[in-house]
Amino acid sequence: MTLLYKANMVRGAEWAGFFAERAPDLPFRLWPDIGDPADIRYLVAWVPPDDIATTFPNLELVFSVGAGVDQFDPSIVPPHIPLVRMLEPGIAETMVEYVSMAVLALHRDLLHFIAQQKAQVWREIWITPAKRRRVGVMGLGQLGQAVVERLRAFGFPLLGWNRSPREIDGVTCYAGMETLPEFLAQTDILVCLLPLTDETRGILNADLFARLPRGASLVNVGRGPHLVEADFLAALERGALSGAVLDVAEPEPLPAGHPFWSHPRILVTPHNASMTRPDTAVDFVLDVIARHRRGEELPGRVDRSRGY
Ligand code: NDP
Ligand code: OXD
Repeated sequence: MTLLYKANMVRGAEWAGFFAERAPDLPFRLWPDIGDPADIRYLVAWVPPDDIATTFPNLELVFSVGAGVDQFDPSIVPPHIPLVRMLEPGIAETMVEYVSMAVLALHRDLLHFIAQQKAQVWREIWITPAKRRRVGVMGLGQLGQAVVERLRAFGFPLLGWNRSPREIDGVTCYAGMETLPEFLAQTDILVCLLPLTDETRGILNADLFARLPRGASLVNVGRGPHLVEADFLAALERGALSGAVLDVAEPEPLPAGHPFWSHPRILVTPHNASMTRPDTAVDFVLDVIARHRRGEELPGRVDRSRGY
């Protein structure tokens, strides 16, 4: 009974240390050193190998090393094997920091200051009070909820949009596609924290930008394919959008010469908003394995019909 890790090697070595300490009876292997494939019961991966069903005949559980699962081709994980995404607290903590940074950067005109510094311009910018800057979060799941909890402290009026209804103290929540225009019309800084599914691919498009108040800004921490690049650049060009912080792109890495690199109204980061923390992730994985052995419900189990 062995666990196989197939993702970032450096972090994998950290995982190995925590497994040795917390589950010395569970052998741990780092891809590509898989040993006897018949021993592998648990696979933790960012992108799994193509032929897992035939290579690992005794596989019982597959974990995504991240919160998202769109990088998995679900058809290669046999339906009887649960696919579990990472619900460890380190991802939410780092995401909350990043979105707070991005929202504050847009709220306090950081992109203008960077441009002014490059041009050696000393010019103050009128400060809009936080209570007049409305922040709307698309996707009120584990990360979206953690984000609005923290943003509340700054005094922004908060809105949320989600597939199913939510009730969150101090957040005006909307549910379903038919409420999207109402949500957008009141959102000055839009944060995308949706999973990438057939329904959400391309959701950040010309129609959506046109429904935001003129000069609104965007934080995309979901996935690159949420954004329709040509529509987004056109919205920036005509002032419908005033700026954006983008942590994700399509493809990744963003290719050399891509217009996002040099656009003065865009801040790009290399899919670095949050990161799975090995110590807490190992606890989560061990807890899910124990629940699976007891035949219990598994936290983070992906609903394949929804795609997240
Ligand atoms: P969750 O599954 O916990 O939350 C997703 C939320 O989105 C749910 O509340 C869900 O609604 C809602 N949702 C799904 N589909 C729709 C839709 N069609 N319309 C409206 N709402 C919808 O995921 P997490 O919060 O853990 O993660 C969200 C995403 O963040 C990940 O899938 C990943 O893409 C991205 N991410 C990015 C990282 C980065 O570093 N940039 C790091 C980690 C994650 P419902 O409640 O009804 O299910
Ligand atoms: C994730 C990510 O899904 O890092 O966890 O994008």
